[in-house]
Amino acid sequence: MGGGGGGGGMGGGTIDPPIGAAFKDPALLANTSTTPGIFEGYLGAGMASVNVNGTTANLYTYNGLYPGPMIKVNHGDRMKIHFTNSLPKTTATNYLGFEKNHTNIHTHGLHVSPKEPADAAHLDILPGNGYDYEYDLGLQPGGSLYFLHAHKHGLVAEQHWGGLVSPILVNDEIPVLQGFESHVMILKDINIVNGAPEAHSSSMDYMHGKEGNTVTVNGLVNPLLATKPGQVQRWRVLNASNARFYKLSLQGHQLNVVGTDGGMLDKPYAVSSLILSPGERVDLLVKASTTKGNYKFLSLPYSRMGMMQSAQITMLTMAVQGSKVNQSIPAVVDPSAKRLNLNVANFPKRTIVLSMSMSRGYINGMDFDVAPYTIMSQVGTMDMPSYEVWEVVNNSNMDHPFHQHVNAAQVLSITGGDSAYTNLYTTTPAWKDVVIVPKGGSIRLLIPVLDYDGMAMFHCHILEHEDIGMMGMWHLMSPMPM
Ligand SMILES: [Cu+2]
Repeated sequence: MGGGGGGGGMGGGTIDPPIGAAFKDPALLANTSTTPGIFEGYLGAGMASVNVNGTTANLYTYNGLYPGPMIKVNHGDRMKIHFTNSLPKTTATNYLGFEKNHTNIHTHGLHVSPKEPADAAHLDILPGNGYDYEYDLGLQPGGSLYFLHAHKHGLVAEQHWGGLVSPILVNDEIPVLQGFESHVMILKDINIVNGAPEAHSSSMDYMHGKEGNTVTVNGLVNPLLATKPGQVQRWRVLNASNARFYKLSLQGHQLNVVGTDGGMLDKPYAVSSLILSPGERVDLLVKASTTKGNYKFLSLPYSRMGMMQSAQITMLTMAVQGSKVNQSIPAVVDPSAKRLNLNVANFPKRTIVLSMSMSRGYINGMDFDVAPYTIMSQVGTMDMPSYEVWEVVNNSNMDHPFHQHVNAAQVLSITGGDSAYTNLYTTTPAWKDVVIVPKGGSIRLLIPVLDYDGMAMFHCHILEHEDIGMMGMWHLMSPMPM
């Protein structure tokens, strides 16, 4: 196939590295449990020497791996993670003044309790200490790709940038998808300087969000993924970057979207490109051309900030080779997936305004480090959700990927931004826990508040923005006893 072509627009350019090593799926975290229905694993945060595209760097890792190992669980499992913080003890502080190397883990996208021993985001695990996390996945509705990452406020951006991210795959039981060769792709950028992740060292790093020019898929630069002519493969893709948006596109092919952040769709939706902002996931079917050759899996230029266009990036090369097979994209995926069709007029309505100024981020004018903006919601149940409508307004000149913990949402509307993105998420039964709020635009989310009470959060998933205050508290309250 032809070259990458020009980036187009301001900034632009291309990152088009030579074809690298053979594609590899993420390593699996060993399940030490022999009891059906229980996953048990050991996860340690620590510095480790990792080879990234020929450069050795001392990265933040889980179990020495970059990205971290994949946790593979089944619907309804209990997931036990014995976590240890083996990062170096230090009294050094980072650019924002937080003592370094405190950490914790957040299971992004899982419908689990925000209280200990599950997804308690307030936990502060010091170097040398550990914590036994335990999550009940019994109420987790969708099978899909989730992830866990460091979520200690003030330190999130540097630890995530440096590598503290691991995928979580909740097996689905969709029969029509079981026959396809299936892969997980963790998209992650980084800059390595003097054998270490480039430091967050300026307010610009925090205002813009850090982007790296070494763009990897499962830690590899432009890996080669083989497929047969006519073969259908399933690709589950996670944007594990701090701030980089990917506008996914595969040369000469359509991407058939069969699942989103929080589960599967009713049927495949074919798109020629799709934006994936930090924290978002997408489940794709790709039917290889019958014409043999190499096809680039690209990130197309996109302007997430002012008029600046990102580079066009070759992320992976799909090699169509060997003997022809004839697989087809199924017509139906999950017939039970439905778009909520409710009269939302009488549901509680929240308005959340995102803004930035003077090196800080705000929600409704409030900085998390000064006084967090707090939403109080009454919880419902899976059978009788307590519905709310959240309108999130972006009063800044850059896109903010808005993430809420614990409960996924369906998107009612998006104003501004990319039309293919809006069409996909406002017309299909997609469940979302990260939605782009376009610069100068807004979104409306319909959120069924289910089951779990406790203190959760919502924030921008440009992780630098979370660290400089663009986060609020979500107080999930049990109904008053009658
Ligand atoms: Cu943001």
